[in-house]
Amino acid sequence: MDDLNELKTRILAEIAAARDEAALEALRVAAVGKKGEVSLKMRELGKMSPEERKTAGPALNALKDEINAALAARKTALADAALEARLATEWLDVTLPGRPRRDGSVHPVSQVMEEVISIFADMGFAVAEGPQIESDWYNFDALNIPPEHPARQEHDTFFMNRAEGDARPPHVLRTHTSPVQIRHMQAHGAPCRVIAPGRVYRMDMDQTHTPMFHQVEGLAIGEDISMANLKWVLEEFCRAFFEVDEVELRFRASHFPFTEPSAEVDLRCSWEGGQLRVGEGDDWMEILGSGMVHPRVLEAGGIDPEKWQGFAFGLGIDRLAMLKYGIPDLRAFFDSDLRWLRHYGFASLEVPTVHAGLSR
Ligand code: 2NL
Repeated sequence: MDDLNELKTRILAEIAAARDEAALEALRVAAVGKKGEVSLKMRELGKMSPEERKTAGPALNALKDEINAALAARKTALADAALEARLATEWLDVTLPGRPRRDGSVHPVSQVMEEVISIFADMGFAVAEGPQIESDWYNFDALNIPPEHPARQEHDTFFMNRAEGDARPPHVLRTHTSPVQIRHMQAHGAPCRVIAPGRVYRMDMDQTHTPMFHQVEGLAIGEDISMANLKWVLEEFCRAFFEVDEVELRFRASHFPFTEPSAEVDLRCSWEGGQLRVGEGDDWMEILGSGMVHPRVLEAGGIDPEKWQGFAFGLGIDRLAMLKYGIPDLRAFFDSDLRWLRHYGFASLEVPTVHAGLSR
C-alpha cells in the first residue's frame, strides 16, 4: 500500500507540473496506458491471494480514476492558459478612432456634384434619381425629340442590343438626366421642384468630351412660374457656386426640343492671366442650357399644360469642375491616376454645404 501511495504522489505531481498537452499524453501512457505503471500493477492482482486482492483491487481502480481525473483537469487548465495567453496578445481597443492606412481624396467631379446639390437643396430642390439604361420613350419621345433628330442616330447614342428576333426598339444609355424628371412628374405630379444629378452617355471623345460625363438637370413646376424665376435661381446658383457676391447672366435665345422658349445662359467673367474671375471683365462664358418646359413634355409627365408651367435647365458638372478648380484636360478626370487625384482631390471628411463653405 505504501508504494501505491508513493506512486500516486509522484504521478499526480508530474501531472501538475506538465507544461503542455504532449507532456500530459506521455504521462498518461506511462501511468494508465496499456503498459503503464498502474496497468502493470493491475496485472499483478491475478497472483495475489483473494484477501490481498480485496483491498488492492479497489485501491488500484481508485488510483486509476484519480489519475484520469487529474489528467483531465490539467488538460483543461492548460487549454485555459493557452487561450488566456492568446487573448492577451490579440486584444484590441475597439474605442480607438479609425486609422486609415492612406488618406483617400474626393474626386473633383464628386466634390462639384456635392456642391451643386447642396446649393439647390438650399433653394428647396429635392434630389431625384433614376436608371442609367432607359427606354427610348423616356430618353427621347417623352422629351419631344423626334425620330429624325440627330441624337437618335446610331452615331450619337449608345444603344443596347435586344435579343435576336426582338423587334422592340432598343434601350439606350441615357443621354441626359431628363428621363429622371419625366419619371418624377409621373410619380409625384405638380407642383414640383427637383434636380436630377448623375452620369450620362454620348458617343463623343476629344479634349473636351468623354463618352460618359456628369449632368445636373433642374425642374420647377407651378401655377405661375416664369423665366424670371429661372433667372433668379440661376443667378443665386452662380453666386453660391463661384463664391462671389455679384454675378451677371446673359440669356441667349436657343433651341431645344424639350423647352419653349429656350435659352443658353452665359456668365460674365474675365480670363486675365489665364485665371478665371466671375462677375467682372468683358468675357462671357456659356454655363448651361435652359427654358420653359415644352407643353408636350409636361403632358408626357402626366401634367396638364393648361394649368401648370415650369422651367428646366441642364448643366455639365465636369466642365464646371474644370472651370472652378483650373483643371485643363477633361480626359484626365477618368484616368484614375493617383498622383492626379492627390493633386486635384479634396479632403474626404469635409462635406460641402452652403453655410459652412463649399470648397475649403
Ligand atoms: C444643355 C441643355 C437642358 C433641359 C436640359 C429639361 C428636362 C425636362 C423638361 C425640359 Cl424633364 N427640359 N431639361 C432643358 C433645357 C436645357 O440642357 O445644354 N445642357 C448641358
